[in-house]
Amino acid sequence: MRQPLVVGNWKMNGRLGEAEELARAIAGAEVDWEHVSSGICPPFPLIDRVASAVQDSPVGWGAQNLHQEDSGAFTGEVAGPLLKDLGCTYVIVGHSERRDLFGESNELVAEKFFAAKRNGLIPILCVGETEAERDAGKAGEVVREQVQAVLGDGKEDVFRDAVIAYEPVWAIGTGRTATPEQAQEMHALIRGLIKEAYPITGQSLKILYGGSMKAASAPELMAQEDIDGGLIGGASLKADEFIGILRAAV
Ligand code: 3PY
Repeated sequence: MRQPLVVGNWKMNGRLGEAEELARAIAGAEVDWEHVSSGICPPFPLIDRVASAVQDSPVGWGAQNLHQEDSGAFTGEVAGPLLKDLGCTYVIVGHSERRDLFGESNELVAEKFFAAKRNGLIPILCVGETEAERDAGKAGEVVREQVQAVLGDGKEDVFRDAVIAYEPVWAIGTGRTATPEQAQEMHALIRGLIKEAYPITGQSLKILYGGSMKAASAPELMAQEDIDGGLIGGASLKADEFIGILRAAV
């Protein structure tokens, strides 16, 4: 049995006061916390605030990105050891906005994935195809390559203590959501890839759906066999929406 996980990706949103208020509302919500795990990934400067707001609750916290090196002359970047010091559990790597707007390649995303693991953080590896790739019938191929870039030669069980989020790019920030069937097909493909190399890890791996998931669309998506929760963008900025998704996950 895989316990569902619902993670909020606040992206570049939130100010000091409202961040604490939102985090407190989520942490104090009436949710069946024994059966769902959760985390909040705010912008870097808000991590400490969110941590203080949720620290006595079941809600964890994390970051949206990290640098692949552990320290050095990389102005403006943040490294894994500092995220660990801040008590982060999770770090998102390879979000499509990072791949697309900041030119992160499959290779760089893999380096970030391993930087997270090296520092005892749980990487949430985002994968997903663009609309053009889907229309060209290449969704499976693209996602397979993104997963393969991390899996490498398969000699190491790298997805143990990791999470994958399937986020179709055409559903991010567009209000469009993949149908439960479309999402399930891709989740099953991803799980199959990991299972081929590591059957036990493949079976226990949490694969989240991301891409405009809302409280209203969550129940049907979460009911799919291989969907184990969500990586939530816009809806994670509204307490009632995020709490609705947490409830739908159980
Ligand atoms: C979305 O829900 O749009 C996301 O990008 C989540 O990461």
